[in-house]
Amino acid sequence: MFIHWGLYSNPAGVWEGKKITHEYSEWLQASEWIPRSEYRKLAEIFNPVEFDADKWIAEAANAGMKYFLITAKHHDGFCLWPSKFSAYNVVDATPFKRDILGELAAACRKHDIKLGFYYSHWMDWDGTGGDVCLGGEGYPISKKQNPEYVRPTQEEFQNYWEHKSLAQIRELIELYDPWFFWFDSWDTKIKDYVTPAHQDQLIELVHGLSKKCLVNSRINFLEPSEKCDFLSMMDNHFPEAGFSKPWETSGTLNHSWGYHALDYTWKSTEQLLKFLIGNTSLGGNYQLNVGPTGEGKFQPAAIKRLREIGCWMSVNGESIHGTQGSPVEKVPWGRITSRSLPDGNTRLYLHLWEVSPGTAVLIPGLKCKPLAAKVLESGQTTTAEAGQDGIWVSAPRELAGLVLPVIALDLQQ
Ligand code: FHN
Repeated sequence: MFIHWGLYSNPAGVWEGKKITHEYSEWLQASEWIPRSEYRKLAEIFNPVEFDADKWIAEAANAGMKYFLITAKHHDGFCLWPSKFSAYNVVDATPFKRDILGELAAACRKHDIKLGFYYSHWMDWDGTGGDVCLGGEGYPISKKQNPEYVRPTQEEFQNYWEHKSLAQIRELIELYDPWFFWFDSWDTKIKDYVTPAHQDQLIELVHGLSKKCLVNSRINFLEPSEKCDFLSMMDNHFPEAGFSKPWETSGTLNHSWGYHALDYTWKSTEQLLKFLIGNTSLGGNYQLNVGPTGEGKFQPAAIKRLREIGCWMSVNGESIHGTQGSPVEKVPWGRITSRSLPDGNTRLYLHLWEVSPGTAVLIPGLKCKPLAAKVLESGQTTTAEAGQDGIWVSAPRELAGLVLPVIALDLQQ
């Protein structure tokens, strides 16, 4: 689970009575060129009395998720923990005064979920020397201008880098012992400030302080360092092939990452599951975003989807967790995931997306001997036969009542 949550979650994509120009609600400040002193007033009304860390993490665990990532600091510079390096934080600047990250860290430990932090390392709109946003392709902001927002000099950026970015990342590791950092870049302007030396310095800092903490590639999406631990695709990007390094796609339930009161473009649960299965079949992960409200609640449409995913996972999770990608090229009828069994044999999970019940599917090119096949959800056994072109597996007529059914097929190796 990915969470975008902050001061922007109260206005929720609406400013001065109008839908903001940028499609992402968390872009409010830049989208509308809001004077810093005015944007900062949102801290005075940030009081999410409904926030319950345990409920959020239980929802993630119930959906079958294994890790949890939250915007410790997004581009606006506001921090969800009591930072020594910025008083613009939830404890010092809001009426809520609770250490949100601390509460989430405890809930993650309780539910055995791995915690990670999104940290806007390069961009910071609060005037502390991080880069500002002047819009760009795919990131439309209003035509208004505001002379307050000027790109920092190299010296200003360097000061920000050392005394805010690096200092806060060190602080987050020391306070909460995270499993990973998710740094963000998507615009070529990153190269004006984050050099290969900056990248390496940051990765070495993280790896030096924590043996377990991983770093993603969007630290500089243009030229990620070899020392990054995993690749992050661009937003909602689902590749056609896998990679040699571990990788994941972060995606949204609707369109905006932060809660947006006027974003009605919800993806169906079936579509979300297909993204999950598709990435898994290529050896990748899927990190699904929720934008909680300013009160601290998940929207009903988000909960509905998470619980439906959880239901599907409760009977088919074996085909996802701890599996590897497909041993064969993409098949026209669905997707395949796989696992090595303790006895040396292999289990394939056939995700039947475009299959008429009562017909059969071909796994092309496989020469090994089929041992057994059964439907994961119902336990119904089915037949599998080796033919000239590969292995044919029957899709029982009873699959008609199942959503995105999976057949587990054991093969002799
Ligand atoms: O600008 C951000 C955006 O607000 C959001 O955090 C996404 C998540 O991947 N990353 C950037 C855009 O790609």
